[in-house]
Amino acid sequence: MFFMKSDNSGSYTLRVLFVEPPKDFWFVMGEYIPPPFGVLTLAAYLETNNKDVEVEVIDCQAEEMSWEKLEKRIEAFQPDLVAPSGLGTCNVYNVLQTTNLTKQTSPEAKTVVGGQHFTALADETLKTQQNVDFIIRGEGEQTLAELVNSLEKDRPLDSVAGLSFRHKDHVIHNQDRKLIQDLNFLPMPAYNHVQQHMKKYYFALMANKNTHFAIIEGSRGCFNKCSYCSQWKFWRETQRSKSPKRIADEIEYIHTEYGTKFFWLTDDDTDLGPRMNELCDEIIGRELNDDVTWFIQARCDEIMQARDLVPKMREAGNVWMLLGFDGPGAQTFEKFRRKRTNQSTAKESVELLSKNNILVQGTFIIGQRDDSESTKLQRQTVG
Ligand code: B12
Ligand code: SF4
Repeated sequence: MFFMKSDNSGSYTLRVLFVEPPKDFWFVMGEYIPPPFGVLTLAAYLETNNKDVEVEVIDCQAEEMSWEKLEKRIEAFQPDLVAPSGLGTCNVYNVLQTTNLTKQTSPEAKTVVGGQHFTALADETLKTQQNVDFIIRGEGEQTLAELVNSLEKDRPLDSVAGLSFRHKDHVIHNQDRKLIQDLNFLPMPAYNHVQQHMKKYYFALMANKNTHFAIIEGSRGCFNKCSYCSQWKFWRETQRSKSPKRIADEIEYIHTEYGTKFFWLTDDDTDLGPRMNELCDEIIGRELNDDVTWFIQARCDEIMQARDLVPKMREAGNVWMLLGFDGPGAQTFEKFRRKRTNQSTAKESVELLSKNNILVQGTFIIGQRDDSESTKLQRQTVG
């Protein structure tokens, strides 16, 4: 059913191409080039669990690659499977453009997409996008490895949990896959696939243009249920964390191996309890804080609860926090189900962090249906 190259021994090697497509930047964050962290995570797991697979990662941002050049690169690699990086709804057209290019240049290759958007809209996507062959719903690592395995062995796909695909005129959604129990068992993200670009990744606003930047995942999911957010639903109302030691190991490894000095921790809602205390101890104990700084996303009420820990976090290298302020007025917090945040914790947490020399960046939601001139003024006052 699928077309693969065989070596002399008769075994098959599936060629999997991960692509971070050309995309627009988030202009409020200034100039930056991020490493394609999602696909590096997937590539690492795939290679660890399938020794035969041949993997390449193309990072169009780092290579400043146009769609025309990408087309040539896809053609040259002769992939069996192309997997573009997801990262939310705003990149969907770029993902679909990558699947369209793949089918133009290599009609025999299969395409697989994943992430928040395609998980929520798997049915609609497979019904309308003929160039998307497979959708991996939810957590990607195990389902992708199993899909690749099944394709290599030409096994039926209906037992691959977490997979959606077309069969004849039907769209099939296999049962959901259980979440990975312990994230500490995930291999180190495959930064080796982009090692030639490691000195190109930067985040000018948070560090500077010459400070190399990488992404690290400390946990998955969030226990809050803010009404506008897809994360808690995507991760099924759970939160799983890597151990502080494992996170420090990742920081140390990437710093030592590639000279990276600034880290973005992806946690949706960073736990500021004993885990953070332990992480700070790990970082300070290894003297990494002499050299590295880091960024987290957190909630105002948790910062106030962890107020005694804030100076230690700063000492360990935390220089920037992103907080959700949503909008002015108690009714906004209530409307968005942000029950634990309120105007006073928002104000106090900004004061506390500023006092500790941690830069605070706040996000607001604008364009609500009941927004008016007066809410605009209130927002300016809060801002
Ligand atoms: C780091 C980050 C960024 C970085 C970008 C890093 C990069 N590589 O490009 C920056 C700061 C630039 C950024 C910008 C934006 N971001 Co952002 N970002 C994140 C963050 C914190 C981490 C992403 C990450 O690496 N996670 C770890 C990886 C391993 O998880 P993952 O991506 O979900 O991937 C897993 C599965 O989803 C699946 N999967 C994902 N992709 C694929 C693809 C295939 C082929 C397969 C098989 C599986 C698969 O498998 C993976 C492993 O299990 C997430 C929140 C989060 N915690 O994930 C928000 C998040 C992705 N961002 C979000 C948003 C909204 C934005 C912006 C649009 C913000 C804005 N208002 O403009 C911009 C978009 C910029 C752009 N053009 O891309 C939303 C997306 C929501 C949605 N449903 O669309 C998120 C989920 C935050 C949130 N709380 O809602 N972001
Ligand atoms: S706290 Fe953040 S990640 Fe969690 S549900 Fe709310 S917006 Fe989403």
